[in-house]
Amino acid sequence: MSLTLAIIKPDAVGSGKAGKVLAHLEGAGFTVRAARMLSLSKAQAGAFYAVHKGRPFYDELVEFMTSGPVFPMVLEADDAVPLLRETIGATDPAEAAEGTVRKLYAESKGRNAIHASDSDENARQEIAFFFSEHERLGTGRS
Ligand code: IDP
Ligand code: MG
Repeated sequence: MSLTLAIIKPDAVGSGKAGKVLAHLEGAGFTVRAARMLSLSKAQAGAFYAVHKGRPFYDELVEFMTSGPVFPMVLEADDAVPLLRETIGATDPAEAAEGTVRKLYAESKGRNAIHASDSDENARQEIAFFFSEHERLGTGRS
């Protein structure tokens, strides 16, 4: 079993689709190991997407990701990273396969409902961005 990070983005949370997206992910075989809802600051969104700094869509992406609450979660499955990428579909919903999260719920290439880590190393970093070790393990009672 391995872990990956998904973020239900502000478009899907704002249109009341978070539950449907979560049900879709569970139906695809993922177990939710941690989840929270929060609003990102510009600095946080910029840091999370630092790899895209300088791209033409970067400012729009930071603006979008700070436009409302996001719902990051840690998901577990066999080969979680590639399975989640397959489950969410292509970045642009116009190119996403039938039955994928983005085909079903994304509005556009920018407002595309969900984020997924693209490698095991990035998954580790992105999980640590949102969740402490005890939250991830579900042992956070004090
Ligand atoms: P991914 O989310 O499928 O991994 P990336 O290329 O890593 O796609 O881009 C990160 C995010 O930036 C996308 O999910 C989307 O929200 C946004 N984005 C990427 N390309 C474009 C674009 O051409 N126009 C507008 N937004 C874009
Ligand atoms: Mg990406």
